[in-house]
Amino acid sequence: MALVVRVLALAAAVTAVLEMSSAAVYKVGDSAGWTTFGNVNYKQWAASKTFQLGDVIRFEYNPQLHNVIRVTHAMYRSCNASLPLDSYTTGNDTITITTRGHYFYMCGVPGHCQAGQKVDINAMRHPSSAAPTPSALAPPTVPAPHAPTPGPSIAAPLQSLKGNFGLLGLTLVVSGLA
Ligand SMILES: [Cu+2]
Repeated sequence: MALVVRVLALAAAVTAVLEMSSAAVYKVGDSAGWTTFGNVNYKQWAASKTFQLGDVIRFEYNPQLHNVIRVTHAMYRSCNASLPLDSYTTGNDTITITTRGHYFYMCGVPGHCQAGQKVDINAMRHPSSAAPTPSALAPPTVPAPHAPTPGPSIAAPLQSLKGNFGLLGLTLVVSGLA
């Protein structure tokens, strides 16, 4: 049991490392940071980035003036800070993108979200992350054991056709006559 847990943990760690191998760190608002000052357009900021799994979002701000809360889409739209999903208050908060989809953040200080201190991080599916499709080729079929054929049948299964040259010859003859 313990071994299974350990193996699973190792697999998870390896997966995390692989996914984070190309991780980027994005500071929200770039040099402006997380603020109501200067009318930073966070929508435009987010639109200029391509967020992927393993990427890190960093909020830098004065913790005496601002905070960061993660909210639902509806709360994000209406600047509703009453039921945050997560909250951050250190002034230097990092969040790692672990699932695809939207991460909605806003400042929970009254009036700040309305002033534009809100950001929608959309971690989209990366085109190159799609797993290659396994080969559609069927495994080689084992020739069917030779048994007296009860009679030629064009509808014979492909496997027995491959393993039965007499039937194959007959099929060729039939095809030639047709
Ligand atoms: Cu604020």
